[in-house]
Amino acid sequence: MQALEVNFDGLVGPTHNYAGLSFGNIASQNNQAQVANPRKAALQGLTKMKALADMGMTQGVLAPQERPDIHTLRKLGFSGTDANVLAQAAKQAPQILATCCSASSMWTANAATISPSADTADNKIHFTPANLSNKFHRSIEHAVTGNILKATFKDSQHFAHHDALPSVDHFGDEGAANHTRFCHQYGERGVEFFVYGKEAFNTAQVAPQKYPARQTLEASQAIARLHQLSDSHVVYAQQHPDIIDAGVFHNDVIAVGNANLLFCHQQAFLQQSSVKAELLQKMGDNFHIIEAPTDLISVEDAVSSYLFNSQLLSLPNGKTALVIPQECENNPRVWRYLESLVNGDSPIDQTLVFDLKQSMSNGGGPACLRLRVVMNEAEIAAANQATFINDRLYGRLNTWVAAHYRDRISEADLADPQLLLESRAALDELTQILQLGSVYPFQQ
Ligand code: SUG
Repeated sequence: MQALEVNFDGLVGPTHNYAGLSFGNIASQNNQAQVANPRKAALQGLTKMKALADMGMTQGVLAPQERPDIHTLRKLGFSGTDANVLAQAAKQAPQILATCCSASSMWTANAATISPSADTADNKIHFTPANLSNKFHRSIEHAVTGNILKATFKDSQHFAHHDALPSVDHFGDEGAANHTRFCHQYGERGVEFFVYGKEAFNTAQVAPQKYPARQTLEASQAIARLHQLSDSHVVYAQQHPDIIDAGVFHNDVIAVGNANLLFCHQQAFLQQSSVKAELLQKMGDNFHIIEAPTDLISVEDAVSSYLFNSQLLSLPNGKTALVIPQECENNPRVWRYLESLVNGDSPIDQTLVFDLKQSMSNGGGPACLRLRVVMNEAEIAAANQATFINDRLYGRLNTWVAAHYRDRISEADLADPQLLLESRAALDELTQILQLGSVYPFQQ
């Protein structure tokens, strides 16, 4: 059956801020304590969604999480009224308060791993929310992520939802940021490519020394089992430990793939030549790999420009586009390299540049902001239609952002009880706009 790739972007939540929460993510660490602009962040994201929808891509949106997360703060012993919970946390444990205020669910590439129905034994689309267990502020996302995914992909005839894997380092799972699906036609069975940072139960295997490996092989294997994938159509690869130590905290910071094309850095994987050979063997003829050489693009340039955190899109006009952040244009080496790809005979025909600075300053580029779901016509028809971007929804979400979002948030604002009320009012209205029902703890 005909199918296509639908991108579901995360809407940036009203508490977007820079708290330096992600050890190993250089942008997050470098921008700690900067003043954030949640309104601008949300509008930058919406501009990208609308531009891709206008190019004929099917584009969806996923709602953000309820933050501050009073529910988690109460589990950690803060008590009294909601305002008291915030005041106590701000006084006794400001870092914990910051973790419970992060808008990090905007990076929906980490929301879940998705396997399209053409790849699974029961012919359903499988969803497993990522436990994100390596970072406390992200480990509290998966329950509500599961609610939002179920409200977006409701029909059990087409969609199978799993719980997140056990929340422990052995099964650390970062979702689609470490997963790529290759295929010749979207509706045909593809090859699912799982990239991990370390082996949890085999400590003899090399692993990064400086920064954490956020995904384990064992987590990737568990997802492949849950999603009923066949071994003959799965490839596992270990991220090179040295590049994790250089700030590549997810594979999507150093590689991107779509359809029959892998675009990656020369140093992305351990034993890269065997990884490429297995992909070529399992994909068969007509599989392309563009490997950026280190002497043209250093790992440092890749990390600072987010060249590989791009979206590789098959446009309806048959062209292949690379959606990149403005930071690529600002780096002369990266820009020269991109021009050589687009003007040469590579499969990439054009670049589309977006200003995503608010998200980039926390280590989130174009690819982090989207969750890909390959869907056929029947599956698109069975999904929640109120979540697809069109002129009307775009207009409505812009008005909603203007009505509810602040244009500056610093650490001191996180304890403001008014921010909690504003955020809940915004999300309550959003669940009506997107017809999600009650997905947040404050609504239950
Ligand atoms: O998990 N940053 C996110 C960025 C996620 C990017 N996603 C992908 N590469 N797919 C993270 O490290 C920073 C929050 C802060 O510091 O305030 C943060 O969570």
